[in-house]
Amino acid sequence: MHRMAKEIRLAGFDPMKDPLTPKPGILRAQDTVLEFTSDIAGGDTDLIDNDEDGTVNEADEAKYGNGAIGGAGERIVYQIVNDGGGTFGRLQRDDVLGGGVENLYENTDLVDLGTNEMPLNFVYYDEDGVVLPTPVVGAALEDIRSVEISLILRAVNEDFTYTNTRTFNNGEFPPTQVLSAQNDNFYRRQYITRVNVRNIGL
Ligand SMILES: [Ca+2]
Ligand SMILES: [Ca+2]
Ligand SMILES: [Ca+2]
Repeated sequence: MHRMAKEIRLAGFDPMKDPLTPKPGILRAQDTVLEFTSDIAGGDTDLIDNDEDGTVNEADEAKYGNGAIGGAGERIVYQIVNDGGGTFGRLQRDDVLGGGVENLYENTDLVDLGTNEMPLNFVYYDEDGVVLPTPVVGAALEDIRSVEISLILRAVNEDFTYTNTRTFNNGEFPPTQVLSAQNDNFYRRQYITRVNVRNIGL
């Protein structure tokens, strides 16, 4: 969760202010899917002494933007993918231009948009703190100023002495239910955090 929040905070990061075309930013803002780009890498090949230590393009300059989207970590998708023959979901981070798909957690509830089952849920707010209708598309993507993430993880093993009758809401006001009572034997924990995306709409 910490890593996801940290990365989303950098969505649209464009340090070179070229401006880049297309501009880095949020590409997909759906209830359960978030995809974004940011220029956070490539400084090791940009012929610029980014850290001003007198040497151009050392390996440790890789963490500087280079005015292009094309490296590892620069285009990321977060979502839950249903798996396990319909028995569990995987929380995935897809580093589209670099490392590929990584499973961050292997045992979430399933996503079912038909019944509003969203173990991973995003709420998008504009500069006035007003919720933007999902999916946020087109020019409205530039209006996003903060993203609220709700993530529900369930324990890997069941406890048959326990029945989970709890329903979960996201942090929106008024709240939206993001997981119905599962009435199963898994303990669950919900994490909610709201992240400002300071580089969108600049
Ligand atoms: Ca780059
Ligand atoms: Ca240097
Ligand atoms: Ca460099």
